[in-house]
Amino acid sequence: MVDARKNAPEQPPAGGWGALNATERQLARQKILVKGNRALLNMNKPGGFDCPSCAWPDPVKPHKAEYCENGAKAVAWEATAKRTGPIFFSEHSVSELRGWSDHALEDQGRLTHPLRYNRDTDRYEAVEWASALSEIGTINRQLDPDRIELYTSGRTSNEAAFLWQLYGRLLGTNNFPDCSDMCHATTTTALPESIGVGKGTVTLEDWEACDCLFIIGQNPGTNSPRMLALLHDMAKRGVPIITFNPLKERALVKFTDPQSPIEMLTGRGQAITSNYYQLRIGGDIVAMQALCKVVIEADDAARARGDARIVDTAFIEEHTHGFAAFADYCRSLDWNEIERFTALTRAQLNQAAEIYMRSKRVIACWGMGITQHRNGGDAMQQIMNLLLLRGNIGKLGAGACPVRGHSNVQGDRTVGINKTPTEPFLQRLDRAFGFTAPRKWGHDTAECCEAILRGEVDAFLAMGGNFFRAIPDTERVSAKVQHLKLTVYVATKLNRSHLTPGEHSYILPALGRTEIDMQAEGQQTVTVEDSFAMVHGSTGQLKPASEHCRSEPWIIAQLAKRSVADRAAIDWDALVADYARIRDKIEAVIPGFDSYNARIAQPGGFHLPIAARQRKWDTPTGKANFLFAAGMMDEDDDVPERPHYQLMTIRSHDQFNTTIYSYNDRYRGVAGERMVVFMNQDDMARESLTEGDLITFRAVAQDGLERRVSGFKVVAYDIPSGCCAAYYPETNALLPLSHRDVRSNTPAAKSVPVQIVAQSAGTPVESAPEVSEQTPEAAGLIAPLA
Ligand SMILES: Nc1nc2c(c(=O)[nH]1)N[C@H]1C(S)=C(S)[C@@H](COP(=O)(O)OP(=O)(O)OC[C@H]3O[C@@H](n4cnc5c(=O)[nH]c(N)nc54)[C@H](O)[C@@H]3O)O[C@H]1N2
Ligand SMILES: Nc1nc2c(c(=O)[nH]1)N[C@H]1C(S)=C(S)[C@@H](COP(=O)(O)OP(=O)(O)OC[C@H]3O[C@@H](n4cnc5c(=O)[nH]c(N)nc54)[C@H](O)[C@@H]3O)O[C@H]1N2
Ligand SMILES: [Mo]
Repeated sequence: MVDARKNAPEQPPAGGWGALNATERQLARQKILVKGNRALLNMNKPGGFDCPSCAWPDPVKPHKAEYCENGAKAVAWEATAKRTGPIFFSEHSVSELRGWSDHALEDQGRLTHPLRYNRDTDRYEAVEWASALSEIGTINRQLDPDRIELYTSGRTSNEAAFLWQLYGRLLGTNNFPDCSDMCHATTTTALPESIGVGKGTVTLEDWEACDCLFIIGQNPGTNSPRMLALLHDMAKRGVPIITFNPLKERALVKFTDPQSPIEMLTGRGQAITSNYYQLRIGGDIVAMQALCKVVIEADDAARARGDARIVDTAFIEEHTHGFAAFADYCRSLDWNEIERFTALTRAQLNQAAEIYMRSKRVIACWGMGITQHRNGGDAMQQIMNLLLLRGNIGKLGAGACPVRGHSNVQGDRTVGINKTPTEPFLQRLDRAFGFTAPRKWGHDTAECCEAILRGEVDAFLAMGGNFFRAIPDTERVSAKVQHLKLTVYVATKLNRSHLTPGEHSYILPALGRTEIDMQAEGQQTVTVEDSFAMVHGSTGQLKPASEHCRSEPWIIAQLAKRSVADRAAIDWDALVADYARIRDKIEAVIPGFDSYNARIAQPGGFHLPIAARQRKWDTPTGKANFLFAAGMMDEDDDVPERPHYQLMTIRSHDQFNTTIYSYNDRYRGVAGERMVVFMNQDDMARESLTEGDLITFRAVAQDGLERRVSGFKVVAYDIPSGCCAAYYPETNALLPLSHRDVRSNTPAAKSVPVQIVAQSAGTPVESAPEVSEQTPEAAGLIAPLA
């Protein structure tokens, strides 16, 4: 048994002064202490701006300082006083910049001018907005729309995303690769099969009423730190918090609430997880089925004795389908097999199930530890089975809680960023704008990459993000981008994707979420949807980074005017003059947005309808479905034997996706470097490795291609044998594009089968011919940041 509350290692808790110090350090490093602190007080408040970091919801009555350390870093990073202007680009060629680290590229500061790539000089040069927009518009018009890809990253507002999909469909394509395709697309596809919606069913109200919480494959201390305030309160109330995670994530063990004077003074902190289960990577399917097995067998026994039932029979009868077959399957599972596949003991799984059975209102959360697997959807559906057994859905205090990543990744999908739009949606779009949208399904992220590899893409247009760094098989795909006719990157900061220019390439500087967005009819507000399907406004407060930065809606409207003006009678200028007009159109096209403009004015915004919350099941059976794939015990249908390890690629505490704030990972005890591999001690011994040794990862892929990345320093870590962990995106060249969730194509970034090869001491860092990482940090050459 691992009762972390009693046996927590004597490490300082997460949060606390460490977090406050880190906040101030980031503000100081970006040279914006006063401005930054003022900006932070406006964050996540009615009338202020939505934090550009994660998708955690805002309380209706916010704390005085409703922000976290990592939200502060995101704001500091955007509000920085540093600038990357035309002089910088005249001094550095694109080839040279390719040798810079991800951190160094973004750390140059905010992009200030529209830029056009000059192949002759290999440099980006300043260009007038009007010229850039006309050139891009003209090229787009001439291309086969099937060969144009429009990428969206999840910071994009509802207003911008809605115009973006409209622009793409006016061009004639549904090719909308989205960051969500690397993230929660698994949830969007697998959850509807179970309960008829692809979003979470809970709100903050439920969190307050819940009496047992599961956190599965998610690291909120780093990735949604405001969730910790709730966890902290729950733990204090004695609500059991059950965590399934191969790694002992520090903030899930113990957390000091910076808003609590006593904890701050004593430095003691609050134990968070009551029961911590360090299962094997990809062991979740079986672990969840094992819990269900215990519940079902306890119910069998209760029924035999004539006692009160353990499963919610009324709920199961009225609301679900497939219970009997699922129950039989669970009964048939063998405990030896369960233990072998989960690396957990029967006693541990019994204990978790006992707590579940004692609880009346249970919420289950999950993150990338569930979605980024080959059978991620199956794991999620087993979590749903567990909830369904006791009617833990559609009642106060209970339900499903996928925790989304980017601050508006959920909203972007809601307003139409979707490669497979439904016919009713397309009909409403046609009617609202007077044209006929294409019906042919488009590409998601993986399909876009495959099309690029096949030479079937002419234009790649990115609304934010860092696509060519975030995808799997980064090097293979990036190498093909130079053959594209057009690449357009709308961005706030320079990143590695921009260094893969097509024949014609542009970087267009965007306003950030924190900045004042002034249009013809006044200052604009945008809207976003959080993980709880709450839609609310966000109004920038800071002076724009440069007079040449433009809002995303403005940029899209200008491109549309220059390439699709004749395809529908749309007054693009009017839409952009007052975004309320864009919201009126969203209201006309997307269900659930009635009185959109009026309702975003109310504090906290409004909730979009989630049918499953009302126990209405929009599935083919009309019920919630118990789903399982008999016989499928694991990721690769077998326990990977040595020398194969399952590699999870994860985030450090000091990064936001491909944005690297610093080289530290405070909670995991790493300072000044990112090229590390966290390994189990027994595995190290087996491979004759000691701490500090350098290794090469070799990916064992089915497509026959060998992928290697080198220069990772071994760190002994508390992780199950056979599993290892390293940071994303340094490992992305290793991920085979074909290794992905079977339903949604989400890259299986949490279970990459790899071999670990020692690099002999003294030899130069190995670099593989085809897919080696050429960055200095990859070669282990970069100096740690002070
Ligand atoms: N500060 C900060 N905030 C962020 C981000 C960021 O990079 N930095 N990124 C944003 C985005 S886009 C997203 S999607 C979210 C991501 O937030 P998370 O979902 O928390 O993402 P990860 O850090 O990738 O790690 C997920 C966790 O899954 C665990 N895990 C790995 N494999 C398994 C497994 O097989 N089973 C189980 N049970 N657990 C496993 C890992 O140990 C890790 O704790 O955060 C968002 N917020
Ligand atoms: N191996 C591995 N790969 C992964 C993951 C993993 O866990 N492991 N996680 C995946 C996940 S969950 C995700 S969501 C993706 C993330 O993929 P992306 O969303 O594409 O990547 P980000 O790193 O978030 O993008 C950062 C860039 O966004 C731009 N930017 C920031 N703010 C704004 C803005 O307001 N407007 C505009 N126009 N641009 C802006 C900046 O130029 C910055 O350089 O990565 C995926 N890749
Ligand atoms: Mo994400």
